[in-house]
Amino acid sequence: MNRPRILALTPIHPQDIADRMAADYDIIHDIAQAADIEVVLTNGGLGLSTEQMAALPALRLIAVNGVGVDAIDLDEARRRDITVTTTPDVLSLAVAEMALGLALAAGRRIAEGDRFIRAGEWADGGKIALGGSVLERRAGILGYGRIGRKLADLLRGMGMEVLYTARSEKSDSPDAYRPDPLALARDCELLFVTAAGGQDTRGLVDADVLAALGPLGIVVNVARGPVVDSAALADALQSGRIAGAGLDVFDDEPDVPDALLNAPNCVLAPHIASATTEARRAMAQLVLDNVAAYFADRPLPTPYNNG
Ligand code: 8YV
Repeated sequence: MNRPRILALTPIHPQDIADRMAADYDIIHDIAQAADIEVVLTNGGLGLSTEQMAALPALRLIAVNGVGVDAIDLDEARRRDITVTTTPDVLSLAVAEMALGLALAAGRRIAEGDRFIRAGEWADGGKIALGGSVLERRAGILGYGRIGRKLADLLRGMGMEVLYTARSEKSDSPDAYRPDPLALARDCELLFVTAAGGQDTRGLVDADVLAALGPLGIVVNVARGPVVDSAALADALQSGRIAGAGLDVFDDEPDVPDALLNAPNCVLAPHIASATTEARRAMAQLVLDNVAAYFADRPLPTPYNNG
């Protein structure tokens, strides 16, 4: 019997789920061989461009292993009535945990301390500057979706005061709302960026927002690089206008600009916020469930609302 064909632009982990997929589907990787393909598997970073969609005239489903859809031409998908699925909820804790880790690493100089020891500076009698308490600061969350709200729950659970900004105030939220990033930054010292990427959020954290955050300020970005103006961020770190940053995402991954590499107290991570074995297993399972539902003509578990 002919197995349904899938174009996979990204590998799936863990191996047992990848094996199950390979048993159920004929998986190809070359878009040039995919004119008859109805299902594409991609991830948040890769997405699917207009040009790629044009090379896939039979496309019906874009199954994203992740939650970001900023690298997908959603207008074109809507126009051609192509469904997009993502993997919401199952990665929220992993990403929120990473955001907290980056805040602690920057605020308490953990990454710097590691480098200090390895460079032999501790043994040589050197000193490292004092960090600042993280849990005693007010936290601001920019982007109050599933990940932002999961992070807010964690921070509140640790006794922190949490504020947020989003497109609109949420009537069911225990946290205080601020109408825009500037108003948020004025009232907090820890700014967590969890907003969706794309044109609407590009450059939301700019020089003014960073200045409003103040000299105790720490910016953590686990969303998409362009939400934060990286030149303004490097400048604010260099001049001491803010105290630190923790970044998991960048404008042009895997390239990281020298300005950030050389900025003081800037903790860097290679886009690994969802990269736990637990989250990646649950994400892969959800991708598989969406693809299986598509081929069985059942309702899809997690369609992205592309309205
Ligand atoms: C993943 C992400 O790194 O969910 C997203 O949008 O950026 C990350 O969770 C990516 O999708 C790889 O699977």
